[in-house]
Amino acid sequence: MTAAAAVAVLLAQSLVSSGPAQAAGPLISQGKPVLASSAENAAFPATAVVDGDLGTRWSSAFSDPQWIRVDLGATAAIDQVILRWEAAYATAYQIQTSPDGNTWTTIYSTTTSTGGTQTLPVTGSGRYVRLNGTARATGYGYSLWEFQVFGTIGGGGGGGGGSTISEFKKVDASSYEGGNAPGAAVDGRTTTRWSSAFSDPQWLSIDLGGTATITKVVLNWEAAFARGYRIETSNDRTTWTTIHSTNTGAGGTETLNISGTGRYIRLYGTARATGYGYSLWEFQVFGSVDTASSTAPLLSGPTKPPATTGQFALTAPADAAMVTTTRRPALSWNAVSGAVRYQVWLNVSRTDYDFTQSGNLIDLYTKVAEPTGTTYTPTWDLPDRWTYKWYITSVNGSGATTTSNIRKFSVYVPVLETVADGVNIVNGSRDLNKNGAIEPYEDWRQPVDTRVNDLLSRMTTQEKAYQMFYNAQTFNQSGWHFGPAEGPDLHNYLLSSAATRLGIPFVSAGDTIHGYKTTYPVQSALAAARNYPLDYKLGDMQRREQLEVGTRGVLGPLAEVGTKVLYPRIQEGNGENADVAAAQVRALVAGLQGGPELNPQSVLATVKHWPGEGAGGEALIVYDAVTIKYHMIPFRAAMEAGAVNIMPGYAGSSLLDPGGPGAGDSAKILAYLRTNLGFTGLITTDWLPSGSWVGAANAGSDVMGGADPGAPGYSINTFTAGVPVSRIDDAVRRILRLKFQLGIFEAPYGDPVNGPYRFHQPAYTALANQASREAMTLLKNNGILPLRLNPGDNIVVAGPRAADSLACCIWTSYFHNEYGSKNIIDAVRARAATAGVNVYQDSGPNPKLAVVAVGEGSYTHATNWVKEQPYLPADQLAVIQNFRNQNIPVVVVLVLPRPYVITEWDALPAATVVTYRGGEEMGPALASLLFGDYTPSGRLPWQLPRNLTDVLRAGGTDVPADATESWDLPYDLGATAAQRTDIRAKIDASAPVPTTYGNPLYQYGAGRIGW
Ligand SMILES: [Ca+2]
Ligand SMILES: [Ca+2]
Repeated sequence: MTAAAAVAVLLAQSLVSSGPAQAAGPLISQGKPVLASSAENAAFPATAVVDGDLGTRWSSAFSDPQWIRVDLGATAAIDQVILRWEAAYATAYQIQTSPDGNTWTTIYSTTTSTGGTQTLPVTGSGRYVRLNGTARATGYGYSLWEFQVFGTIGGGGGGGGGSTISEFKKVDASSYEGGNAPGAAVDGRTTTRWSSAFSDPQWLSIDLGGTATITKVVLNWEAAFARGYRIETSNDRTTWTTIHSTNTGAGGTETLNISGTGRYIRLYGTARATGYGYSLWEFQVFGSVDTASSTAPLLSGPTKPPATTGQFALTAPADAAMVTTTRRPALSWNAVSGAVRYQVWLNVSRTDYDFTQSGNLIDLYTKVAEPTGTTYTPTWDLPDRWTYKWYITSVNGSGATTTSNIRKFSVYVPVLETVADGVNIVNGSRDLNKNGAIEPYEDWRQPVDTRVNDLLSRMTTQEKAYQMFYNAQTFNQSGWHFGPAEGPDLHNYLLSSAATRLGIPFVSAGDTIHGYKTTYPVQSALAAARNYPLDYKLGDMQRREQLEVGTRGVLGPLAEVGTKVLYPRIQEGNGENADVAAAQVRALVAGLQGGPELNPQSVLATVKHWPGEGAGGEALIVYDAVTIKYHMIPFRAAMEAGAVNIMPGYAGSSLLDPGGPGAGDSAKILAYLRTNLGFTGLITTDWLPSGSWVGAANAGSDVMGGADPGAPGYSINTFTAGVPVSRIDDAVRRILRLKFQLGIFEAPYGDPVNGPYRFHQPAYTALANQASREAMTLLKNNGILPLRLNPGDNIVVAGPRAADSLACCIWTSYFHNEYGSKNIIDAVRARAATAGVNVYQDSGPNPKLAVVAVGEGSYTHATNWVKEQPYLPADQLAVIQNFRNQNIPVVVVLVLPRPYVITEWDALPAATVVTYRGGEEMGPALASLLFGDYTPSGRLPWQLPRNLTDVLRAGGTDVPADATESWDLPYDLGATAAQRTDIRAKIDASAPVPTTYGNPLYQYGAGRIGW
């Protein structure tokens, strides 16, 4: 191409934002080693694609195929690739990953590329990432301005090279002894071990999750090692192939440079070296896993169907078919005259939806194939889902398209639980009522509604009523359990549940609202980060951890918009921007569900607190017919993401039910949810006193949150006497439906033995750390940050939150000492040590500066100090002032659960960093920020008031008459009446509300981006 053309393209390219459209993981390819199959000449070298310069490019020889690869230096979890094509682009190419630069896995493929800048959401893992071009658009070669890879180095674990393919995988063993479970041999920790019974033979088997190419095995033996053993592989766990055998095992750490293939690998011990069993600290397998059989080809982004459909007919499977014998159902359709190819569109579950967009996630389709014939069989195993939807688009020779009708089918191919729980498998189903026959409700091949109706017809009124109650740990017929419970306890409760007459499992749900065993930032902190793909990953991480031990519900996320400063629970909500709230809730619900609908791999989300307690609090919601619109936005979003459980809160609504009760027992408020929002799912009340249960059920609530049927003075008969059978049937129908959808009749249990060894994985810690980093908000900085200190310098870390581990967290999402989580001072000390800087607590000799951590300690419901004092108390302010009096520069670290008035001390510190409740990586993320390991990007999720009188009247309390802010309006601290009128008008018109109203000290969204 000519120089002039190149300049023209360059100008066009330079207008493109240099960052990803939606922040994925950080850019990890820039400056890394690259290699290409060829270069047109020395002016267009491969290195030009990773130099961050849009004026330099690589160009290949003028032939097919050609490739260019980046060496990331270590295994990385890759979540996005951006290609910035010069005019000589590829029409067909693949993006591939590899652990070693030899074996490649395709993570993206297209034959219809149109060049330009292409942002590709991908999921993959590997040290090497390659673009493999197979068809050029022009007579020239392949030419890229930039080839950018985003993700997390050290994440993933599906790779090979330097990382194992066995870590945290599912394991099984012939036996284990004491607490030394099989899972301990693949947890990456050399302090935990598997130990077998004291006899021969014994084995330990790992499910690698897909067909693996094995290149190396490392056995790290405890003293009880094997003299004789074999290493075997298998694809079915029945037929095993020996890839290594010895009778002279020496113990210690044995590195076996052996190769083989198979999905399963096992150690088969034949002769013990001691009188004890076989014991391994770690069993590490290296190589690569082929994920093609479990990964959908993503040939498009998530896409809405064309406006016109029904132009030709689909033929199989039949509409609404249940697919129960294969995960790869053949799809077929009528031929279209003149068609040269077809596009197969299927609503596969994705991780990269645009969560800022409205519309149902389940109605977003992905192009998965472009066959030329009229049939297509998926090349991967479809996971269990209840509502697969699909259509075909035909393309003729001139590119014109027509589109078929849209059909649905479900795929359910469960692995039946074989725990010794007294429930036998009869004719391929679990005989839950233990009568030797399979009734329709036990037959998983039946439609969910058939199973619901059959089971309901077998239940006594009392059995039905128990389904509406909690306390399954005591009443084994109860439908629900209040978590979190430890895995072994939960397992015992589930066994007890299986022993009941009908064997209906319960769902355990707890207030683990920001993480189960890895605690990420609360939602108000996530609203400072505004990285919705990351929010999805956090929900997905929580789902994975809960599924390990069979905890299938959570009492979150919150869909509240925080428009009232004095609402103590504003920390749990999403900040004051309803659109941010909506995007976060979509992402978290989808992540917890593991897709756009409840399915057998889901955690049941409980969206709260209906109908939007952010507009007033737990005592009263004050919105009117206009401002209710604003507070409904995130609830509608939750439903679009497929949420099927909503919790009404304690607050009543002066609009929806004037003078009436709280939402959970207000028929009018619940009717608004059913009628105006069209919600057909479950309604679970907040925790109510026993005297309210009958009223709540009669008002339309389906589950009595936390309710103990054995409460003092209460019995289940009190309930059945007060609630009509028709209302009970209505509620129990919903409960049973979602339990069947969760697949728990077939597989109610987790793995209480091995599951806990898969908690808090390093990749999970990395996600929590990223979220905490992205939330950190640098409110001010006079240049002191990032810290520039010399080895031997001293600093002081002080303030009540410095060593307060719990301040990162609320409710039952905990700080985990047992996994080595670090609080602020411990994390700063660890980071400072790498720079040779000494850290003292509270005081020390000649400190260069003081890091003062202030704010409220952990609380739920009520605040940590008087609610009407949203500002630092005198003793905390004194810590800051004391250092300033000594002329010691101060960096204030503000643990901010709610908007504070900081006006009186804002000028004192050299820098102020807001951490919010940043989850258990809050300390490490802060320490990294202070030392400049990354640049800040968080933005305030609320305005910070300039004066307390912008919140409430001087001397006032938390009642509407004393309020000076409008509890239902965003961005109105210090606003004029005209501004409030304007905000309302914007809301009424469903228009975006500018965030710059009022007269706060810091605006919504304040925060320095970079230093
Ligand atoms: Ca271990
Ligand atoms: Ca039966």
